[in-house]
Amino acid sequence: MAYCQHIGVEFMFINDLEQCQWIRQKFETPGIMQFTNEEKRTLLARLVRSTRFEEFLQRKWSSEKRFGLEGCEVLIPALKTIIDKSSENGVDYVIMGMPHRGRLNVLANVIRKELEQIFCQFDSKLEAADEGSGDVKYHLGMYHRRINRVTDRNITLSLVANPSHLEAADPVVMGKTKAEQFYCGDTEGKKVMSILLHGDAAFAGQGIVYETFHLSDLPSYTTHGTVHVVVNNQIGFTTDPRMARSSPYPTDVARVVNAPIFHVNSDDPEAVMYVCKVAAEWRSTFHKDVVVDLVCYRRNGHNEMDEPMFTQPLMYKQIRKQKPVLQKYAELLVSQGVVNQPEYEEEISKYDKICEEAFARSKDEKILHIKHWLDSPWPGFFTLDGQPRSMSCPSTGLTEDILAHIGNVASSVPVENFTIHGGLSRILKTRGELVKNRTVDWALAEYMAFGSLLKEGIHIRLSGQDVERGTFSHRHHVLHDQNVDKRTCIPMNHLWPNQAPYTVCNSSLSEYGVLGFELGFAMASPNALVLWEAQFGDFHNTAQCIIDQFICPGQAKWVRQNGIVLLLPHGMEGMGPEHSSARPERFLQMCNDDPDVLPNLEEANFDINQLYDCNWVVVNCSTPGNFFHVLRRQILLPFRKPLIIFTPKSLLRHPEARTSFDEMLPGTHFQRVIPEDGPAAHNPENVKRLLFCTGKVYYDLTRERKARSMVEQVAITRIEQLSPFPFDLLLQEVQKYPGAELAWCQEEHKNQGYYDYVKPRLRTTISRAKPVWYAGRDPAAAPATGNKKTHLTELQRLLDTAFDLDAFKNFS
Ligand SMILES: Cc1ncc(C[n+]2csc(CCOP(=O)(O)OP(=O)(O)O)c2C)c(N)n1
Ligand SMILES: [Mg+2]
Repeated sequence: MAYCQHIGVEFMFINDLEQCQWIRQKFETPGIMQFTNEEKRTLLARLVRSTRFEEFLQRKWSSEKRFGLEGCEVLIPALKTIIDKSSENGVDYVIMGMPHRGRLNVLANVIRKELEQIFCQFDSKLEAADEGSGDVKYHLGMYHRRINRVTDRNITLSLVANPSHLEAADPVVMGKTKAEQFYCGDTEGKKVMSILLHGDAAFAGQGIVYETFHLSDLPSYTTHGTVHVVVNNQIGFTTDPRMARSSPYPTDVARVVNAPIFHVNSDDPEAVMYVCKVAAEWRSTFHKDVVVDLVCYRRNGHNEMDEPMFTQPLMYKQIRKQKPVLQKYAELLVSQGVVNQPEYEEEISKYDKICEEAFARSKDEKILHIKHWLDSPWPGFFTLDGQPRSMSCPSTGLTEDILAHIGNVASSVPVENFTIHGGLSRILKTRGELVKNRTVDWALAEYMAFGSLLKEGIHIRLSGQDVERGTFSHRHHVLHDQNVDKRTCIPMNHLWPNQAPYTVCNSSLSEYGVLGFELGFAMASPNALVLWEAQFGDFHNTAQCIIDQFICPGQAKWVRQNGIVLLLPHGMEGMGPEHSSARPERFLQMCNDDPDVLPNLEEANFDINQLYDCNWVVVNCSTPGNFFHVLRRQILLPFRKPLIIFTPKSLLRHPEARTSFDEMLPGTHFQRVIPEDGPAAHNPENVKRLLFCTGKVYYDLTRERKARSMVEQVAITRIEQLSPFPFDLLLQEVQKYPGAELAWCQEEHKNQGYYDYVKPRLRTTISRAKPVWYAGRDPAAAPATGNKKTHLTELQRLLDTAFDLDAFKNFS
């Protein structure tokens, strides 16, 4: 629908009458688009900054990529209008995400990063400070608190760092926004809001855009409306406003996600300003998403090194003839008498001078500090120079009273007149018996970790598909009254009078969107345990981009640490090629530790230093108690690292997978390695083979060893923390059994699992003095067989190899 020459609005797919009337009134009321002379002058000044910034960069660094804004210079006044209007309506924190196009300009003129900080990024002679590998200048983030000149109110602006992967930062921005809203009690999104910028092609083509939009409808994920701005240069260049309105793709997105879309010709700055005001007002009125489609052209190629005439000669001939929007608007205002020519020229030279002076200052920078580009400061968490406050970790154990109290709440219904399902009553009764016997299973171990951290003021957020009940129906963190519709109870929130809140939320059926969201949530504060659980571990690969681009290298690229926890159900149970593997090999392959170099094991706090240096922690616990400890350690550490946990399925109910309270009391810790402690350990000189393993295969191995009466000859040592690799503890183990041959045993196929990661590190541990043999499945393309019988045959074969003391004789 067209309302004025340069604006088109589409909202007919919205079925709320009030909202439709509201939009009509904003665009149909005659003469509603009026601006004062002061507003017009501000708009002109903003266009001057936007235009001259790109020109300055072009003059100084003509052969550098900057993904300039030429052709859509109105983006800067557009964003500033949205922010001014939102600030007027009470918003004091805006979190933004955007792609490459115009990013430096937004940093300079919207977020107000010091220009010299931007300019020195162009200096190829400057060395990077030794804080990670860094990133290119048009990916970095930023955080800035300042006064909004229009409203005179404080405003904080944060631009989230992002990878090249277009739109990948969208859910991260949403998650961070949700967290900031949560921490300041902004339950309706009145104070904290998000703005997302998009390129037209990425907006239409990337599925993550849709996954992110749909989070808006879910109470535990909504940020109460985002203003989306599309830099739409897809139609190339046109002066014909009808063409602007026929731009199909952004409209298609808006239609699917039910958001109104306002198209506006970017050659008409006043129309752009009006549309942006309406968009901001829409958000503060209805708290729903809205899209502003800035229909523009791109004066240069995709980047400044690109020649657009190669492929679009006629269009670009026309573009070259086109007057820049600044010039056109300045002429208009001069003709209207709003400014005169000298005033306009003065505005230009004023800004040029600012740029020149900053350029001169940028020459004084001696080193590139990536920490100036931090998008989320964590005040008070580190020392002033960004170091951890200590290099140790206290005991992760708890007193008997606390364990018993949490256990009792976990096995009861803490509210009156609440009828739970009979099956659940049995589960809670079994839990009660475990507590009476001072033991925990997997679900209770998790309860103990969460419940105790809540007591210590740590917010916990567990998100993923069906996490409330648990995919394997073992968790049941939300009880449902069987007689009253939608009446629920979360016992975890009834533990202590002044506890931190517990959020457990079933997510939409999205991995990419939801994992990105939780990563963003975890970014906002170090004092929260944020966990994402995959339905089955293999589904994490639809979120691969978040893992590869953010979680694994995030700290190295953008300095900011992140303590997100991934719970990835993993294990070969004869369930077929899917649902079996969380792909440990991939996580391990991305660890930054060196397989060939033995670290200095004598170093004080070796284990903590290793954790500090790693890019993420990968664990596979074989006992509930160790799972409990590693979750608590995640928060008690003086720094944050992503934690990848391969979680079990069959062990959730395995009668041997239990831990006594004794192993969870004060003084106890997470065990990176669980050494053999049976008969083999008491007469180590008799041991013929030392088997190393991780996770649930341990239970198959001990069962088989017992059946074969080999408890004296074979020692079994569990590696619980795979990465960083526990070189120190494993060296002790090997030294304890001088006559034993060494073998790695896993249930996964040989080209998968842990073998490729563990083998070279074990060899380094022992200075390559002995071979490390392999007992496990053969290499395979699929993670597991679809045939149950084959599964069992394969399992038996690997157990046979593990306990055949002649198995490797022919290889020696
Ligand atoms: C997920 C992803 N796929 C491909 C690319 C490579 N790429 C970089 S820019 C670009 C074009 C983007 O077009 P658009 O979103 O319209 O933005 P514009 O450059 O026109 O502003 C492509 C395909 C990318 N960065 N991310
Ligand atoms: Mg484009």
